[in-house]
Amino acid sequence: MLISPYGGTLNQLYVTPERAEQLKAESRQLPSWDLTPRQLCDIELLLNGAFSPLNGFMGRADYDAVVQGMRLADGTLWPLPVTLDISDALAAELAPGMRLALRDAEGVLIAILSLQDLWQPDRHAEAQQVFGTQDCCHPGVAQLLERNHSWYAGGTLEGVEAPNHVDFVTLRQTPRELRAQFEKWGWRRIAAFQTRNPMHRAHQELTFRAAKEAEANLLIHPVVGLTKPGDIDHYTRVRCYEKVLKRYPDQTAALSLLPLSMRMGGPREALLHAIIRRNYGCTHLIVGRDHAGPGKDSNGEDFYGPYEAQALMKEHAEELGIKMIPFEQMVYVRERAEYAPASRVHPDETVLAISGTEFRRRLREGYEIPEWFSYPDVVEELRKTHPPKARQGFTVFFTGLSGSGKSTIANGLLSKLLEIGGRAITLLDGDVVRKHLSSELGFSREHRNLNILRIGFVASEITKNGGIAICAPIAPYASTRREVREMIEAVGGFIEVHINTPLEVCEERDRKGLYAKARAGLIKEFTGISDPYETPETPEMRIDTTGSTPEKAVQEIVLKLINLGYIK
Ligand code: PPS
Repeated sequence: MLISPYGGTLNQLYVTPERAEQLKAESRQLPSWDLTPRQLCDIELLLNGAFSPLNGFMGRADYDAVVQGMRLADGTLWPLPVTLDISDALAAELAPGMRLALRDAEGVLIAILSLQDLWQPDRHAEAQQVFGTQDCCHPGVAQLLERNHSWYAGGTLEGVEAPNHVDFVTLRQTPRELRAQFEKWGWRRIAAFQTRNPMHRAHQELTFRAAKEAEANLLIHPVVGLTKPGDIDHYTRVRCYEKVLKRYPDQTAALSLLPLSMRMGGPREALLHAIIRRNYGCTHLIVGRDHAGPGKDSNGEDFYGPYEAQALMKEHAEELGIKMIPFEQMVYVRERAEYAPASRVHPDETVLAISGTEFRRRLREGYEIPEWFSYPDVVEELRKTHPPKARQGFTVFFTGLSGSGKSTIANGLLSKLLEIGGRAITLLDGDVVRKHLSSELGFSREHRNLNILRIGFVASEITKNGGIAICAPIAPYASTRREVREMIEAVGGFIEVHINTPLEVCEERDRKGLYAKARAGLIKEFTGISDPYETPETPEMRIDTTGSTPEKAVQEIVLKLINLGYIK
């Protein structure tokens, strides 16, 4: 443990090199768990002391007390559960008193957990009490209810090795390192700024004023672990922060990265952010409007009030060991050509504002982003990774019965797009994929799913890198198509085209003679005959080729792509 003027007691859960070697040897005999990306964030902050006073994943008593009353079992203020969720299969192998090896995705031993409690939490109750809702539009609730495993394993940790990072290593400080830096620089009052978004002028103004008011130095402390789905990736953001950092007076501000897995828990999460920053040696935390806000609920309403986080922080000010600098929204006042707190604008003044949604739209469409809103070099950085729609990758995903005309139209679309030019295009036709990617697969449900997910994976890689993927499998099952859509929409555009040629027409065409064979029972599990085709409910396009030509279908699709902005 370390006692310093910066933020009090700090845990250190890493063991000595000798003990680490011993644990590595012993771990070969122990049950093992590969930590998820989320858990890797949590364990990093547990091991390096950022989550002090926690000394492991929470056991049952702490968990219950935190969920119900925002306190550990001993009464210490702690707002959110930090638990290790594990699978049924692993839980069946474990019992309290045993030890569990915790590894990263490559199998590197990160820590050994001495298991104290193993239990199945009521995750709905947890969501309700911790987040105040069970609505899965809340990212923290969705994670808890839809993705977390159903067992929790609680116990103390012996840290063997810190999770490995290769990116921005010079900007990744542990609480100890950051405290030592503050000491060296002579920084006694440090205001931390928490963010998961790129910083624009308003943020620079806000942080500059907040630090000035508190007579403090500024630590820009962005979250680079897991944030809200759809956020701008941290690589791009960090390059932007580096540009913003230059806008503060020399030697007054620093940038360091925080590998936190956010829960988007609003007010409760604000308390966690404060505790973490206290542990990193900060004396103040800037808390603005809608801190750690999860967005809108399924009725389009906010989950928490805009200043609820500030109110909760105020309530616990005494116990936190770090002060809050509450800050209201900054807006640009045209007449003054400067930023001002929203409440200090006269009614006859004009406020200019660009919302986050509007900003993303402008980025996507390649529209102008004014200099009063952001810095040109920040915008340039964002445009590199977020090109306008006409330069973004996308996938055209055809689905339909065998013989419906998918391949012909897909090939036609390929030719047309090549004629338009300027883009990298890959055609993943059903037959071609089955030859090169899925040659060992048959047509059972399981094999078809594998086949479609493989296509989806390749298409998502192409899309992510700005290319165009055209896929043309039967893809008969709705759930698999949904999975592919989610995978691709996370990285670019997805246009599902249902080739709706009726079964009778496909069967009459029977170019490959397969329908005849299927009817005769010579081919089993044939789509439309002896295996289902689940009609897409809301594809972007539906095309019936009966009585039409492939050329017309291709034309229709090209017009749709122009309409959606993917081609010019
Ligand atoms: S799937 O369901 O999406 O995995 O199918 P896909 O990879 O597109 O492969 C379909 C082509 O395989 C031929 N074929 C069959 N189709 C459906 N059901 C069965 N049982 C079957 N057996 C072979 C058929 O020629 C399909 O080609 P297309 O181009 O669709 O006519």
